[in-house]
Amino acid sequence: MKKRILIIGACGQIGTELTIYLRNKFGKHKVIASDIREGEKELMKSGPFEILDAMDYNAVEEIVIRHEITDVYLMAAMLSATAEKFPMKGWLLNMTSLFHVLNLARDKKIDKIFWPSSIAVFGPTTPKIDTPQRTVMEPSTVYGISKQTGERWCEYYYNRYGVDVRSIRYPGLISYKTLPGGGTTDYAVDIYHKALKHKKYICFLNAETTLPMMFMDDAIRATVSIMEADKENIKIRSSYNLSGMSFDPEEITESIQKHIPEFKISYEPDFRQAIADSWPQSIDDSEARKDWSWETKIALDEMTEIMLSNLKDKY
Ligand code: AKB
Repeated sequence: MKKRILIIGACGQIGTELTIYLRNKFGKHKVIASDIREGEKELMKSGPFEILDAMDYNAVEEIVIRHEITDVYLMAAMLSATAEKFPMKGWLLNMTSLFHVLNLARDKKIDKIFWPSSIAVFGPTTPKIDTPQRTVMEPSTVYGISKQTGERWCEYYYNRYGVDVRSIRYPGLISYKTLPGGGTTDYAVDIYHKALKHKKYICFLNAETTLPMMFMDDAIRATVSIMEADKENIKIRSSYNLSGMSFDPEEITESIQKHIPEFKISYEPDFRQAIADSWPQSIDDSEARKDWSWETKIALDEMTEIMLSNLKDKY
């Protein structure tokens, strides 16, 4: 079967690395990158790019048909912290873009969808340690509500129309290529930049805030493995729990201090503290391990080495 991939939101933190990975795997002309604006140079010169507003159904459909797209990765979204500032905008972007691709698949214009969910689907009443796949879910953020609702719609479209939609509940993602934008877990990327540049960092979460996190290479591997897995192995059509590592700001600081001993952290928690406090500390991803052989590879200290060695020439 001839596979042709469209990535919507290709210039974001995940989209940039996903696009490059998929182009290396399937060939650059098989992967169309799209976003509302142009992105990093490395991405722009790596293959075909279209300006696309994920909220515009006609524009998405036109690109799908013109490029004979089979698989869509919908990476455009407003993350947790920004969505708290613009609740209606966050809700509309996150839901409208999802309905557009679900409807294209229902109408047989595309074959397969990847849609990212998040640990934000969980809320203050969810068990915090080794959060199970199926548990209490009462998200208290706009972003979390949109992701949990999205999960319900994904499962509904699979059950009712047979739409082949696959999804992962991403933890906080850490990468050196593209900065995240508007998330609560963003501190875990920023801290590396500030450690190299200023040898100090003011953290917007308190020292004890343990959150589930993952290095981007693992996240990209998980994303492509769930999309390439045999259809029969995807037993969960809402979204799979996925676990990488868990740490708090003190622990990431200690990991950085192994390379930059003079590095210091201080704490000025802001509105994002309440968001982080509502999320789990660690995730049970046994269903993903069982169904599509997921395995995490990169732990905190290895990630710190990769981050610092790749960022050091920038500062
Ligand atoms: C955020 O912090 O909003 C995201 C997420 C955990 O989905 N990184």
